[in-house]
Amino acid sequence: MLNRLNEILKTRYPLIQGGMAWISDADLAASVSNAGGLGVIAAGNAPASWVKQQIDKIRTLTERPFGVNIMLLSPYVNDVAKLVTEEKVPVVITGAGNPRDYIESWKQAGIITATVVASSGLAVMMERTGVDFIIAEGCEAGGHIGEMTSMVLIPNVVRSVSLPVVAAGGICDANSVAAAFCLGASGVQVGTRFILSSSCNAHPNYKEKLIKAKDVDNRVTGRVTGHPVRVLRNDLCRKMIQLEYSENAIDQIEKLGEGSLRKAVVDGDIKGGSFMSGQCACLLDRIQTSEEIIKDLFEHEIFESNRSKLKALSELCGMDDRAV
Ligand code: TUI
Repeated sequence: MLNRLNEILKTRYPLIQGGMAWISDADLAASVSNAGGLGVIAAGNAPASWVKQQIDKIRTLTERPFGVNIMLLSPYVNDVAKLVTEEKVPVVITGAGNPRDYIESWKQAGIITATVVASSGLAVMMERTGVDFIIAEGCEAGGHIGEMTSMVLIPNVVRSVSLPVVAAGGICDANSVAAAFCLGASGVQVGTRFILSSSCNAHPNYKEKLIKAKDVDNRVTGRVTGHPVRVLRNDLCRKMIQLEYSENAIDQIEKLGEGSLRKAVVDGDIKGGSFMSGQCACLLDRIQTSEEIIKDLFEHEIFESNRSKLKALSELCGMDDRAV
């Protein structure tokens, strides 16, 4: 069964694994690609040499398509942009900025390109640059976020562009996948839930923190810096929020944040790490294989039950029509 997105991606499911800095390596990405989604390696702030190693590795682990996510705030962005062109990686996704300077050369190399946006204005600009699809990421997502919720952002982007739109931010189970399609999306991007994949190399403390997280354990830090970041609450997060009201807030918050994602993912540093997470962590409770996660996201029974909810709604609307 093909829809607009998996036709472009050449995957079984219209599903993209989120490119999470330090977390999304070749092991996680290969497990997702092998299970029928699009696995994605996150370049994050890593040098091109690390990204090259991961591309070489994933090519030994899967023959299916995969992607590289390029974080445009990275100091190595130009090197990584050149590398993915040389390597002709199947799909390149950009985040945290405007990729206009790179799209043309990627397209010429035959690469499928997509960009993450947090507003409809940027989506419209990106459609003109020739990207193949748009990922609309609501502020329920983990890490660096925009202002809009998925509930409003996704339909607004869908009506603003004619390209396929992938929903991101808050997508973690079959209900939210169904909701994303109801909002007009052609596919979904899932980040946080894949941290709980058995193929994800993040520290066990990170996974445990996600499993234990309640809805009220989520915070947004660094709003004053212009780069708001959604994390799970801990000592570091408390310090950052206190600093927002002090002098030199921006410098101090940025200094405190440096290296903190690595501390969480690699060292499992509960107090000093930045445990980036989407709001949906409160809905997650177990570690599973990537294959089990994907089966759960596209679970037939939940879609049946959503279908019956929609049928009840449409009957109700029909009755209203007759009443009029
Ligand atoms: O990029 C992400 N999520 C991320 S990146 C990241 S690493 C990081 N660490 C510390 C500080 C900052 C980043 C962790 N999580 N998601 C995609 C995304 N892109 N969300 C929001 C945006 C975005 C925001 C503004 C895209 C474009 C944009 O506009 C830029 C412009 O020039 O108009």
